[in-house]
Amino acid sequence: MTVIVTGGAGFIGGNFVYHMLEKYPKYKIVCVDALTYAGNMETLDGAMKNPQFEFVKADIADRDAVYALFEKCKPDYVVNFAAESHVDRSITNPDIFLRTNVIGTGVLMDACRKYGIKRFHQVSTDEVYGDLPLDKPELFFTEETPLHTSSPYSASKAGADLLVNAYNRTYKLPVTISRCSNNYGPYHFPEKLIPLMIANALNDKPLPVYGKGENVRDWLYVKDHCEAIDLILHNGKDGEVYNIGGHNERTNLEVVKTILRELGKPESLITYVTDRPGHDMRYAIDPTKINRELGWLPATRFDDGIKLTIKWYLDNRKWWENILAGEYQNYYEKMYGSGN
Ligand code: NAD
Ligand code: TDX
Repeated sequence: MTVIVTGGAGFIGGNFVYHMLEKYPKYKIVCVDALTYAGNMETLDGAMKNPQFEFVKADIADRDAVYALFEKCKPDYVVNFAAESHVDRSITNPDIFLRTNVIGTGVLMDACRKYGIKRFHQVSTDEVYGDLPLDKPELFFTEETPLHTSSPYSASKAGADLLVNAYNRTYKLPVTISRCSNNYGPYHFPEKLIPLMIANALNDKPLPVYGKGENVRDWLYVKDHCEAIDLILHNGKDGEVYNIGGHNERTNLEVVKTILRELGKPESLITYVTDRPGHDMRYAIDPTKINRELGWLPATRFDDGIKLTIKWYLDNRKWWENILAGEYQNYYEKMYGSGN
């Protein structure tokens, strides 16, 4: 079996590469990544030593490059992680989100049609469902919840999902889609809430909480997400959508306070900053379908996963300090000001 993993130099794609190499030692894993600011070859250091792994630097929206790759490696499966993934960046620069997330997905599926494929799996997000109110804790996103997006990021992901469904219905392309809640764990880029707060706390810098910190996210340890995608890829039904989440809802303030407590840092580091425009209030996944049909259940509780994650950031300081020392510094100053 040959599996193309797009976006494998990023957070979840990188974890998925390691998951697949370990679990399926006979599979050939080909990572395709454009190495944007979010892609990091250091994430793939371990994989590069494995003869079953190959890295190809390419943009998924570059049709010639994608067709040449399919021609050469004739994949059985394609798992599409490659995306612009940060909501705040989509608010300041939506264009690139449309190009990569929508056009890129279309180009990959055209290549699948041209060269033939067992399955194209689209890694989507719970953000395509919009948000839920804080005062109705009994409500959850199911696969039937209408798409109702808030940010250019989520709109681009919903656009891609609709295109995937259209290729299934029109061209009978064998596809599946997964919509997962917020991930956390090793190799998470430090612009996202959890790694940003860990890095700032370790450096005794202010922890910028948007608004009042009341927004709720449903956190899933990244290894559980990888396991779920693996199950869908091998056992999922063509044309189906699967929600992935583990009922680990926390307010942002709870998450930040947990990190400070674990690191023995004072809550006085918390700084309330201007809220994100269009900020979604609450995400909460109902994972009944994937549990019932594929037997998936998350293995890691948030209280354990956050300890593992903090330990990883303590043990791998070089990985994130290199990022903080590089070009990312310019983004941070524009976003939060040089005083923070
Ligand atoms: P990430 O930003 O860490 O990684 C994205 C990767 O894609 C990077 O390596 C980047 O270089 C690559 N990439 C970007 N544009 C590309 C292009 N045009 N061609 C080829 N490669 C390109 O993202 P992540 O957090 O790992 O998210 C991966 C996927 O999972 C995304 O599709 C995202 O929408 C989805 N998702 C993420 C979360 C989460 O909590 N992080 C939750 C649900 C779904
Ligand atoms: O500095 C911050 N302060 C803050 O309060 C940052 C970066 C975030 N936040 C808040 C905004 C959100 O309510 O924390 C919450 C989480 O923010 P992000 O880490 O940016 O994640 P989110 O916007 O929820 O989106 C994530 O989950 C769904 C991923 O980035 C998406 O790719 C995925 O689809």
